[in-house]
Amino acid sequence: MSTTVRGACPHDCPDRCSWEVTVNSTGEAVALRGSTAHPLTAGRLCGKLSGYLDDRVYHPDRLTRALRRTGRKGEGRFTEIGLDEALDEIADRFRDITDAYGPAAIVPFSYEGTQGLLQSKSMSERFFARLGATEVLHTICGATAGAGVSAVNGTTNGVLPEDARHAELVLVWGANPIVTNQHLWPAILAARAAGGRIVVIDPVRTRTAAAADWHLQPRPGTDAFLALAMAHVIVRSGHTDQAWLTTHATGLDELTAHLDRFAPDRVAPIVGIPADEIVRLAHAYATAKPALIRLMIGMEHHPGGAAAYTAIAALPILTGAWAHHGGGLSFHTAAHFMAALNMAGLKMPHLATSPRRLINMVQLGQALTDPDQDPPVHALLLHGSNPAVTVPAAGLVRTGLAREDLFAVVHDHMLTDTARFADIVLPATTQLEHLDLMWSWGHTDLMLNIPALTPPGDAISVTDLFRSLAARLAFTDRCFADTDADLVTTALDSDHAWLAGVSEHDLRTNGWQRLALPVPYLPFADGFPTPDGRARLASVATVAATLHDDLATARPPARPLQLLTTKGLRSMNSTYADTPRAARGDGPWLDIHPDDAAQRGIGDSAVVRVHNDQGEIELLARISRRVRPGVVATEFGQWATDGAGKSAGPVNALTDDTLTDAGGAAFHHTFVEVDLSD
Ligand SMILES: Nc1nc2c(c(=O)[nH]1)N[C@H]1C(S)=C(S)[C@@H](COP(=O)(O)OP(=O)(O)OC[C@H]3O[C@@H](n4cnc5c(=O)[nH]c(N)nc54)[C@H](O)[C@@H]3O)O[C@H]1N2
Ligand SMILES: Nc1nc2c(c(=O)[nH]1)N[C@H]1C(S)=C(S)[C@@H](COP(=O)(O)OP(=O)(O)OC[C@H]3O[C@@H](n4cnc5c(=O)[nH]c(N)nc54)[C@H](O)[C@@H]3O)O[C@H]1N2
Ligand code: SF4
Ligand SMILES: [Mo]
Repeated sequence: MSTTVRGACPHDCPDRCSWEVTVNSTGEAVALRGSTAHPLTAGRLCGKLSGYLDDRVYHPDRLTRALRRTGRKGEGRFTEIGLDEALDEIADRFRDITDAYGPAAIVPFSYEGTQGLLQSKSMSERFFARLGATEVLHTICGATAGAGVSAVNGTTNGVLPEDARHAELVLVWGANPIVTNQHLWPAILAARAAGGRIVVIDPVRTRTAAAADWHLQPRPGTDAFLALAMAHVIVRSGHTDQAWLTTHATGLDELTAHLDRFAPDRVAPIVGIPADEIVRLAHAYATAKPALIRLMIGMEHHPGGAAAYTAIAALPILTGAWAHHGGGLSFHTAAHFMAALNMAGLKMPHLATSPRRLINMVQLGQALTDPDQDPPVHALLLHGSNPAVTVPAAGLVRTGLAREDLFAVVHDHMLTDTARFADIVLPATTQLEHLDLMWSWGHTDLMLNIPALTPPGDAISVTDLFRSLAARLAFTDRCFADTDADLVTTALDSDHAWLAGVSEHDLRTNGWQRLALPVPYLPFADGFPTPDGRARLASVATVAATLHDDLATARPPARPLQLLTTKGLRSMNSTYADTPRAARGDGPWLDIHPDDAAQRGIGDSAVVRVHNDQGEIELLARISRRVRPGVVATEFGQWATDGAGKSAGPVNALTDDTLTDAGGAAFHHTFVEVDLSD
């Protein structure tokens, strides 16, 4: 007899699909399907996950035993060892390093390979707090955009993404939902079916841009200028909602004083969009009721990333779009969960008895190679992340990981580029083999992931890994004895109004439960979460005051092409990017404008060398007007060591670790030259 077990996709994807696993009588998963009962999932997993059983759970290369390095770092030669032996060795090395240099010499590096609260935000956090290890700031995704939006609104919360269906105009600004947020697209199409318009602002003609009613293609990194030019038109044409503004915002006069500089004809050459098109956009936006701006993350990866989101956040304040159901800004929904759940109970930051050293994850390469680090980093424990591919300045990251005196442990499903540099590799459980409680950044349903399978071999969950290490280091605190079920109970132990009626019992029965938000949800009906309850246009005035008119000065003349690295259709960041593509004639592609290709004698499908002072990679040229002249684009995620052992990337060999104005990664501030490969 087969059984059906409810769960949820663990990936760093806003859709957070609900799924059902069919397990046969011999304990083997034979099917994985999107839940039909979950409104957003609507019975369909995306193409990346439809093969999850073959691509991860039963993949022949999946790690099921602990490994100890036998070759040089990065070479990928290992021998199998017992799990206990591996854990003993890690505990011994951590004890020795702590005795010699203090616990700050040990650095945990993790990200959201799994977004489960248990696997990514519970025992591991408790362990490293109790140890007093260095803390790594999770700045690589969303922090910059979040800082920009919050500077005006006091929060990242906003219109629920599914409420896009109520909008008369959906302005998808610097986001590519057909690829990155697939289950939202039907709600955007529903807006169009009801007579609404879809507008996309993106320097690349993405699948989403091609499917829109109107695509504006600005120069990268100029969105703050564009938004301020729209604000200029909105204020000058009397499209502001004065009554709403007086009650709900401050700083209008300060902002207005700066808007003269942002007349469309002055801004047009900077943004690369004709002035009359900017004026039309501002009118279309201001007169649509309701008008929704849909934001995501990719646009934050510029030095002025936060400033752009701040400037954009001004627009629905000026027009009073927030007053209408479906009007305003729609960004990620994470803050709803982080406010409602008992996160402090899960992570227990108070276990740290003194302040911890902080390292910005974007500058991992520097942290590993800087001789002045005090104390130097002597041990790294990595899980849920593949920084040798995904972090900027990948060359420096690899130099650091290659240090013979660095003790590195990687916990993952596959022998990733990062894992190849480890001294000890530990096999991780997949989402089918561990319990987890899942939040979402693209909807407001909490989900329970129930284990369906027995872990293969010695595969160990993140929670068990850190329980085992805590026991070996004699951490006697009772919190390390909490079971996974206890952790779920702790997370839900909150009297926040949004958790009213959410119960473990119902989560087990249904697989998911919506947070108790009002219906319809107008996020700021009772005011903005700022000290005076009003949105802050003064933050936008500050951005306007500091913008330089001449962006050209920021561009090194020797490197004329700006490289944008966007999310891949078939990969989830670097996950699933290990399958060889070049061999199939299937990229990875570099989109290059016909003018730029002609200047360099590059033909379609030619192998090109993309290079700058940081490094170089080879890609296949795709001559296309998908990009503006001066801009080239490729999908990021490709491993250096793909399944065929061939070197194709990673594209972060070309990026540097410049920080954004809110301490994030400025991946798109990358300038390259492109030549035909010999
Ligand atoms: N298939 C798939 N889905 C994913 C992911 C994946 O790897 N693959 N990753 C997930 C993750 S972690 C995230 S953060 C999200 C990201 O989701 P998105 O933010 O939608 O994706 P990105 O491709 O990072 O960036 C979106 C767009 O921003 C544009 N952009 C870059 N610079 C600028 C600019 O200066 N101005 C404007 N207007 N646009 C600009 C890019 O051309 C790109 O098309 O996707 C998630 N979903
Ligand atoms: N150039 C460029 N670089 C970028 C971006 C870009 O747009 N351009 N986007 C950035 C963004 S937005 C993000 S979010 C980051 C993402 O960067 P990362 O967080 O490094 O993302 P992944 O590459 O998917 O790595 C996740 C790893 O977690 C592992 N994993 C999955 N489940 C589990 C589990 O249960 N346990 C353990 N131990 N491991 C697990 C996976 O196998 C995978 O190796 O990349 C950033 N890098
Ligand atoms: S990656 Fe995203 S769209 Fe695909 S199954 Fe997972 S949650 Fe759904
Ligand atoms: Mo991300």
